Amino acid sequence: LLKLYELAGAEDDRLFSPFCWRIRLALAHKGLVAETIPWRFTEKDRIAPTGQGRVPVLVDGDRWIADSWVIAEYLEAQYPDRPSLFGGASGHALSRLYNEFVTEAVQFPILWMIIRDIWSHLHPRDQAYFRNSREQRLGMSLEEAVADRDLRVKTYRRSLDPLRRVVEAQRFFGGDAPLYADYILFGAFMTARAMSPFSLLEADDPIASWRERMLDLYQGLARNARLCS
Ligand SMILES: N[C@@H](CCC(=O)N[C@@H](CS)C(=O)NCC(=O)O)C(=O)O
Repeated sequence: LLKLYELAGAEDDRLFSPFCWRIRLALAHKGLVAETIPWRFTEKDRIAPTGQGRVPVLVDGDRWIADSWVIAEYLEAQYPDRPSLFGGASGHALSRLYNEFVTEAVQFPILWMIIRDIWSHLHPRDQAYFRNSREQRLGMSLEEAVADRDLRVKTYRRSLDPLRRVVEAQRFFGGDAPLYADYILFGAFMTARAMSPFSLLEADDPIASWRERMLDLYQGLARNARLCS
């Protein structure tokens, strides 16, 4: 049986890590079931066998695997007869660029706009750690980080034009069906969905239509997850 350590907020089923969502969807893509183990930022000891302090962590028998990209590659290698996450060797190579690019240039700005909302939905025992570590990283308070987000989101929406043109032309980044590339981008939107009431996209945005298609996948796996309230 596979186990997946996943970041949880105030409630055990408020799963909100963008990287963990990538793997939740990747497992469903492969038709695999993993037991979710809710994990909090301050529980580093529970994932100590990986020698690092971040989730997702996949446990397969006596193997502990950290890092979403490494886990995706592991699933692809272990289950070659199940639907491919990358669409072959060249897709695999190209997805690496997409993984790096989306994490830096697309996901990070989303997290930055909702970082104060994330804090408010964390488990109380994580709140001080999160505030301190993130304020240090951003060089400002969580409140300052989101102060001008209504302005920033307009520029942000325009910055998504390259992605927008792709999902205007095709249903998924993977083409007619989703691939790991789709899960990479979608993870960031799941963080927002679980933790923040802030509207990242306008309703008529083609990226919002793609997001709806993603929410429908695997019997509504993502749609049925706990929402921000
Ligand atoms: N490169 C890693 C990044 C994972 C990551 O940053 N996870 C965050 C949660 S979204 C985490 O566990 N952070 C722990 C911490 O900040 O202490 C991956 O792709 O899995």
